[in-house]
Parts: sequence; C-alpha cells; structure tokens
Amino acid sequence: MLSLLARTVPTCGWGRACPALLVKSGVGVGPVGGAVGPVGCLLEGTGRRSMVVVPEGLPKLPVPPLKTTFERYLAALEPLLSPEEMEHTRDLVAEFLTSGVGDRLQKSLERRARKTENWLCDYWLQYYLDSRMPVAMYTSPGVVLPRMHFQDRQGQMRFAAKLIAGVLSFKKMLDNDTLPVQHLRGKPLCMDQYYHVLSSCRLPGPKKDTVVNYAISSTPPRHITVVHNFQFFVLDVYTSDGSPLAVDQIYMQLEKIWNSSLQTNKEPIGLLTSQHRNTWGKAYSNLIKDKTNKESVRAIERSIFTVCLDAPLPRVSDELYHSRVAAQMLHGGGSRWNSGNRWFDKTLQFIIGEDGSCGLTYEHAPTEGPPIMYLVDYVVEYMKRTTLPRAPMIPLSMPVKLRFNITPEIKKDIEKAKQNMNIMVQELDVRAFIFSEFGKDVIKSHKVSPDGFVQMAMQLAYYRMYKECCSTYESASLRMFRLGRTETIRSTSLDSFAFVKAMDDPNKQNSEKIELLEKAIKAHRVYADLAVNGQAIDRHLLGLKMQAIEDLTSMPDIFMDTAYAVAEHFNLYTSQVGSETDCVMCLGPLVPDGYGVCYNPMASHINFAITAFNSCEETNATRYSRDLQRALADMKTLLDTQNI
Ligand code: COA
Ligand code: HC5
Repeated sequence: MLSLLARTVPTCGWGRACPALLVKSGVGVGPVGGAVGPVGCLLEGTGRRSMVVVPEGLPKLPVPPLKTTFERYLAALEPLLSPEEMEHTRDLVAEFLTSGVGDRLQKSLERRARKTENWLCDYWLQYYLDSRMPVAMYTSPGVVLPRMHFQDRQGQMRFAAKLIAGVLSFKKMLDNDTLPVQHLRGKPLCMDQYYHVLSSCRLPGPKKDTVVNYAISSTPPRHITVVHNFQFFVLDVYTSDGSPLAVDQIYMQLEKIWNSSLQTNKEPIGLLTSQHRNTWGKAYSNLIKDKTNKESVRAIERSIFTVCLDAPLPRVSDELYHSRVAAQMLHGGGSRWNSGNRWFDKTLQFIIGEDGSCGLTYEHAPTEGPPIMYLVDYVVEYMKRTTLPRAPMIPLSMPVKLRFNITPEIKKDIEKAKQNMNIMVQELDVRAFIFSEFGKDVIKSHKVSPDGFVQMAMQLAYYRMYKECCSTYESASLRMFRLGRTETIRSTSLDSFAFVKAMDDPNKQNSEKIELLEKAIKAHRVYADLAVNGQAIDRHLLGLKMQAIEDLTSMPDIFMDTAYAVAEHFNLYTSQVGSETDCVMCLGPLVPDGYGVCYNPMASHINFAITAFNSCEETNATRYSRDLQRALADMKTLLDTQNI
C-alpha cells in the first residue's frame, strides 16, 4: 500500500522504472494510448502523484507578471469599494510593487515554478486539506441524476447493479490507458485528475487531513463498499481471474447485502465523517484503536468507491423534488434519514434511494467536477445498453459485513455527530429547479456566450435584491496545464455593474441596455479566457501569500488589507460543469452570508441549484432563485427587442 509518507517525499521513487519516463512522443489528441500507464509516481517537487496522463507537450502553469496581476486586482476591486478605500488599497499595492517585497515573492514563486511540475497544485490541495470545516455541505458537491421510477426494491438493485458495472467498465479505460484525452476550446487537457477519483479517500488528521490513493498499491483494491441501513459491506467486484462481475452477479450480491441489513437500529457510524475535521480527527484515532474497527475503516477507505442504498424519503410535490434530492446528495437529510448512510471522506459515493432518487456526492480534495461528470455521462450511456455482459451463475461468496465495536466513548462521538449533523441540515436551504423557458441554444442564437449570460443574470438578480454588487467566484479549469486544477473567474466587473444599474433605470433606452449587457458579457469572456490560460489573479495572489508564509517574513500589508478580505468574501460562489446527462449539480455557500450556485446549461433549459444558510437573515435561496429566473427572462426579452 502506498504509505502516506510517500506523498511527502518530493522525489519520484520509481527510478528508471518511472512511468513518466515512458511517455511516447506525438500524443496529445485522441486516446491516451501513448501516455504512461496508471502506475503512479511522485513528480519531482510536487508531492502530487501523477498517474499518467500528461499529454505530450502540455505546458506548465505560468506565473503571471506581477504588475499585471495587481492592475487586474485593482480593477476587480473597483465595483466593490468606495473611492477612499480604493485610494488606500492603491497606495498599499504601490508600496508592495516598489519596495522590493513583491519582486522577492515573485522570484520565489518563479523558482518554485521552475522546480515543480505545477507550482500551484500542492498549495491547492493544502487549501482543501487544511480546512477544518465538515466536508459534507461545505466542500463536497452533490449531483442529482434524473429521477428513476423503480417499481420495487428489485428495480433499485437492478439499477445499482448496472451502475456499478458501468463504473467498472469506466475503470477499465483507466486501467488500460484507453481513456480519451479531453479538450477545452480545442486544446488538450491534463487527465491526471481522473486517476484520483477511484480507490481514494480523505483521512482526517488532528490539524490537517491527507488523501490516499490505493489504486497504485501493489495490491490495488478489488472491492467496493455498499452501505444500507447504516451498515457497511465489502463487495468484491472482480472474480478470481480478474474479470469484473457481470450485472446479474452484482445484483445477486446486492440482494444478499440487502437481506443481511434489514435491521434499522444500527449505530450510524458513518455520521462521524460528517463532523468538523478536528472533531472527526480525534474520534477517528479513538475509533481505530480497536483492531476490528481499524480493519473495517481501512476496508471502506481502500474500496474503489461507495454505493449508498438509501431509505425512501417522504414524498414531496414535483416542484420540490429536485431541492429535496439535492439536499439528500449534499448531506443525506439528517440522522433520522440517510446522513448515516455515507462515508463522507470517500472520494466518490453513488447514492440510490429506494424511492427512485439517485445521484452522487464527492469529496473535493483530490479532483474536480468535470472528471466526475464525464464518468457519470459514460455510466449513464453504459446503462442504456440493452445487451450487457452476462456471466455463468456460479455461486459467489457472501459480501462481508463490516463490524464495529462501539465503546461508550464512540457512542458519545456518534451522538455528538448526530446533533451537529441535524443542526447543519436545518441550517442549509437548498433550492434546485429547472429553468425551462430557454436554454443555451437560444442564448447562442443571440450571439452571446451562454455562460456569460447566466453569470450576468446572477449579477442582476443579486443587484435587484441588495442594490449593490459582491465578489463573485466562478470556477474555471486550469487543465490546459500539467496537473492543473482551477482558477477563479471574477464575474463582477465595472461592466457588469454598469449593466445591472442600467437594467431597471427608466431613463435608459433598450438599445443602451443591450449594449451594456453585451459589453458585460464580453468582459466576462475576456476574464474567463485569462483564467483558463493561467493569467487571472486569484491563484497568483494565493501563491504570493504562500511564499510570504514560507519565507517566514511578516505578511505584506496588501494581504492584511480590508479590501483583500472583501475581494475574498465571495457572496456568490458559482460553478458551471457541463454534462450530457440532464443533471442538477449543487454545492454549499462559501461564506455565512452568501449563496452557492451551480448551473448546468442544456440545449433548451438550464438546471440550477442554489443554497444559502437559514441562519442568515440577509440571504434567501427561494427569493434569489425567483429573482434569478426573472433576471434570465428579462435579459432574453431585452435581447429579443433587437429583432423587432
Ligand atoms: N455566440 C454563439 N455561441 C457562443 C458564443 C457566442 N458569442 N460564445 C460561446 N458560444 C458557444 C460556445 O462555442 C460553446 O459551444 P458548444 O456548446 O458547442 O461547446 C457554448 O456556447 C458554451 O460556451 P460558453 O457558455 O461561453 O462557456 P464555455 O463552455 O466556454 O465554459 C467555463 C466556460 C468557464 C465554464 C469553462 O471554460 C470551464 O473552465 N469549464 C470547467 C469548469 C471547471 O473546471 N469547474 C470545476 C468545478 S469543480
Ligand atoms: C459537480 C460539479 C460541482 C462543482 C464543484 C465546483 O465547482 O467546485 C469548485 C472548485 C474550484 O476549485 O473552483 C469550488 N466551488 C465550490 C467554488 C465552486
């Protein structure tokens, strides 16, 4: 098994056998056939294991020029600050740029960039692993899949069996290096993240967590974990000759699991993983003192992925269905429902309810949404196949139920976890809905970017509610670069601000409003292009700050400035991850008085999920959802006036 220590060793332990040395030339488009196999090695200086995956010639993430970043930083602050505050921050920036402090940190960062495969990826992983907030709701996104109409529990298990077979078929592409390289705007993307989705798990630590990936161990896992009625099972999904179980075989195994977990009075041990990370870290070391518990925990951590067979939830109206399932994917509904039917540290957990609700949740530290959604699209297509491989009905051994010895102390930890989870569940307001008036085709027909259009609608809805704008985060992919993760698109700009102010101004003509809208969408596009090309500001600022911390000198004033806190306080925390499947993705807000917004623009409708915290008087997910739908409709009506 790959030891955790291995992650911190900054050199490749493979010597001449290092698969990274085997990269053939001429790869970059099409199947990853020429890239190296899924055997990992640590890339020098990164601490991150690259398991393949770097198409030949993929560039390194650049460090943007210092001066340009700070010009862009000041421009981003302009709509958020008063003239006096701007003046103060301009002075601090000038001091930073002229005193030599900025140059020194920039040089350190450039040195780091030369010495590593990617100067950012370890900092980014650290950002996740240092966070002490619970992963459930706070960092782990959820995905709602189209509703299934199971007639009975056989239907649920048949669906689960096909889904498991689909994921194993996907895994085969990883194992055989036949996963096609993806592209963004015509350029090949780094595929490394795909190799961190399966067989990996986050582990809690007292101050900082770690992530382990068992795919590259000498004995890679051959099992998944299935959880039903809070009881965890090891299900071997490969036969002794190494072939994956067929759907019928998986189905039979799931039936056995179901029948051995009928009792509903079991301790929801998985709830421990929903806790604040320090609390869980302490409970974890206590839990695994017992040998049986330790073996059971390891079996879950080592498994390829988890399947949660959820109990049915009370029926809700069709209008509320998506919101209810989004909440089920984000947190499981509380200790009375399915929150104990999870191991939140597990990177990938599929969730299939007896009532036809289905989807997944994933732990964000090792990977991003796009690989997850690509996997989902693949599995959904696989499940549509009418002829799935059959297998001889040889008897298979009983899946192993994982045992836990619950000491009074562990019982107390579980009780505490129950209470906290129930508070968290009460705290999160989730509104998921389908905006069905139009989708990206109509937006494209107006010759504007659908993503920019939706972002401007969010700006307008926010301005209508608060009469001001806020820092807005949108995720952009950095996968055009080796081991790239994400950058922030700052959607709020002087142009977006000018548009939202004009939109409801009775003194403005439609033609002027259209001009302002188009200008704002163009400005967003320009920023999005900077972001995907590694020239935006947020990760650069993070890098400079991390260098300041590593240099052990005092923190430069620009990072202690209130303006920096304002810039980082993303009241709108948003993400678009496209998929073929008609999914609703969802995530929690970043700040106590903010919104989490996920959207998936389809050809003729747009799926949204909006979250906010109930304890915050200023935010209201339902109201923001309504305003957003109105903003989308009003903006389209505005663009339509062009053609009259
Ligand atoms: N006129 C007509 N069509 C246009 C247009 C215009 N002015 N501008 C864009 N379009 C088209 C595009 O060509 C594209 O067409 P396609 O559907 O055939 O591919 C479509 O509209 C969508 O483009 P757009 O809405 O501009 O967005 P995008 O697909 O370029 O995505 C990001 C923008 C930022 C989301 C994307 O670059 C990205 O980074 N995605 C990954 C996000 C990520 O990693 N998130 C991580 C989360 S964990
Ligand atoms: C299934 C898709 C969920 C989207 C998750 C996402 O976008 O995560 C972002 C990752 C990043 O680095 O930007 C973080 N986010 C929660 C800001 C949006």
